[in-house]
Amino acid sequence: MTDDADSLLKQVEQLHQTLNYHSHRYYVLDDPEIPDIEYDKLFRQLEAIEAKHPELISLDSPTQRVGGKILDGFEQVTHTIPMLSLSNAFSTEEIEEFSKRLEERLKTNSFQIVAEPKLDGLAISLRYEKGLLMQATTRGDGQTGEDVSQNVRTIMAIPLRLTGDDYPDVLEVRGEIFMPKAGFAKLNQLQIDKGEKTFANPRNAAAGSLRQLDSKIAATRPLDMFCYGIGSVEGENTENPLKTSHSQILQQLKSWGLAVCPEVKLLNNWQQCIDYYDSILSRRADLPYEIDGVVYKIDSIAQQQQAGFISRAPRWAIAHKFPAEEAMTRLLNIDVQVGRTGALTPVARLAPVFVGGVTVTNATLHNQDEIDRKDVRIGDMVIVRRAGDVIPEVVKPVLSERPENSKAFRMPDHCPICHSLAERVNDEAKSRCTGGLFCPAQRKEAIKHFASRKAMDIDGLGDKLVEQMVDDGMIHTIADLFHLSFKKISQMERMGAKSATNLLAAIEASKATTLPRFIYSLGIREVGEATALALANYYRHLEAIQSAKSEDLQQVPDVGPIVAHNLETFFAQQHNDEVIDKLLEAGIHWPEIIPKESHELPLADKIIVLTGSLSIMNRNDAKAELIALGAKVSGSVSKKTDLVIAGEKAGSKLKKAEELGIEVMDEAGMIALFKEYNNS
Ligand code: D41
Repeated sequence: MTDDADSLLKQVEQLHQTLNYHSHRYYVLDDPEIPDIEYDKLFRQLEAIEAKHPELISLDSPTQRVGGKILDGFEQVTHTIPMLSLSNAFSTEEIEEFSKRLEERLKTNSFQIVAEPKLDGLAISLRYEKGLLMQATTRGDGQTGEDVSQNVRTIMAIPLRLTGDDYPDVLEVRGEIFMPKAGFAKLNQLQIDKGEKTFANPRNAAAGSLRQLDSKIAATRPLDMFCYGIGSVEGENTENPLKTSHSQILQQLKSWGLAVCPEVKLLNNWQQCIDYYDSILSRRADLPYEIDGVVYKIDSIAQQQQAGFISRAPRWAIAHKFPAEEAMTRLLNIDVQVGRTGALTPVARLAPVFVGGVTVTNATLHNQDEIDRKDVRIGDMVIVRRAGDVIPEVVKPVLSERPENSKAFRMPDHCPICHSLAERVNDEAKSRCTGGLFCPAQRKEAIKHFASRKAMDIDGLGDKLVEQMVDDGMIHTIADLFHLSFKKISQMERMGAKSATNLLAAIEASKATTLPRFIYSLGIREVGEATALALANYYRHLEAIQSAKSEDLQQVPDVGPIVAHNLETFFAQQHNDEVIDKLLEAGIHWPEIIPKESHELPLADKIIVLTGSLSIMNRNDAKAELIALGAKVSGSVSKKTDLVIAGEKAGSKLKKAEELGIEVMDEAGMIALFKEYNNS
């Protein structure tokens, strides 16, 4: 070999090493060291050399992940050591029985246990020979699987060459290939954009990707892998620590550059396993990948061997499954509910079904478009999903079980409660009852809102009580609350004399309020607390707001055309005016608002920037409140900025503020500020 060729080969090997080091940092450790663009530069250097000197291209070159022919099908491969299955447990009791059996068999109650999340993907076996990835085989039936090497080579978390030099001549690594939730969402969006079929879940998407005959397509799919064990081990370096414990095997796999799930824990007893299960279950929705349970494995290999196998499953491991998030049940009916602002929502009434750990009988169907898109019909068997604490949802019908003569569901064109016309305006997804406060359903919601803490704050007047009062005809409008008698209230179900007295006192006390609270309590669409405050400060008198025209209303900070229109329409309705008159006659009052020149406002002329995401307040409300207090809210940080309010995940703006030495406050600080100024 000439000197030149020698140095070129060295350069290529150096590039392999550097590129492998950085993709390991990026894809396995999730801790990149250099920007993507620097990686790309190195990658292109290698590509350039390989283009000129094809003889230097090796099987494990980082450029050789995608390529090869489009296949006709996949070769069958028999596993040298079968891939076992896992027995399942669905309750703590079943885990207790499992542990008792093990204690008897092993004649000890002292063992360490490794707990791992149970990834919802596909089991795979990777065969490394002399450190090079030679074959990747799906689990198949555990005996025979399919050679999906070409597709697996495109998965960046899987090294084409192991690192270090202490690996055995032959090493089979077993693990789970999966598609992270974020990548799944992106892929499905892409499918929608292309007008192609979406995947039902990340597991199906991962399976579909692994079974692509063209590895160029597989390469575009965001697949990932965690390793959880080993198969065949041959040749040199087969002794310790691969033979001592499961935790050491995982440690060893990590040292060779393979990825192991970061949630894996070594535990000392079964109670710790149950605690682990609870903790992982509570974080299930926040994990970046789908899991369907956790797996417990006896750590000691000696104890594993003592425990042995039963049919195809080890006696030393068990999957502790989470409650399923999806189940199938019958859609008995679709009811239409009416909200405070008249929005009509279709609600699925279901035959009771256990899903996501609870019995579900109702699920939302959102609106007509959703029903059409999913094509769900009354009488269908449907898939219901309840993930975490999210409201249960109907995913889709099971078309093969659709009853004959079923008809598509149409939202009614009249309110199911008051029979007023229901309209769909301005491209809104939901239709609305136009009955306003004539509609008992809207009335109930309006009264609940009126009594709520941030509105008139009537202590003890809860939702159930309001519903009962409206149903019994005791009250028709919010004004009627102020004419309730002790006799009437104390005659209600579950109402004693004491509660009745307390409720009357609370109603009386609520009469002393503030103008912003009063405006907010009227429940005008999209008039939240901050808008109510801005309106009160701007007009100072209720009559001025009542008679203001849309154009004038838009002079108020943060009131746009939609809110202005809502206000004008609300006050233009005679029955709303009548209710307001009655409320004032009943004695509702508030202190006069002392006019403040704009420079007297507490945040007068302060330039404030809101950045990051707020978790307690709605961003628009926060902005409106800042403006109402006199601040100017700006979108960018400069030397002129007085204050930066930084929510969660604040980025470059927060950094700039710190660099410029500008005062920074978090969301809690901002809310404390609002409290302080609004009480003064
Ligand atoms: O995360 C998983 N899906 C997972 C699957 C895991 N963490 N550990 C596993 N361990 C085994 C044994 C103990 C049998 C080696 C498994 C599986 N098996 C498994 N995956 C598919 C079938 C069996």
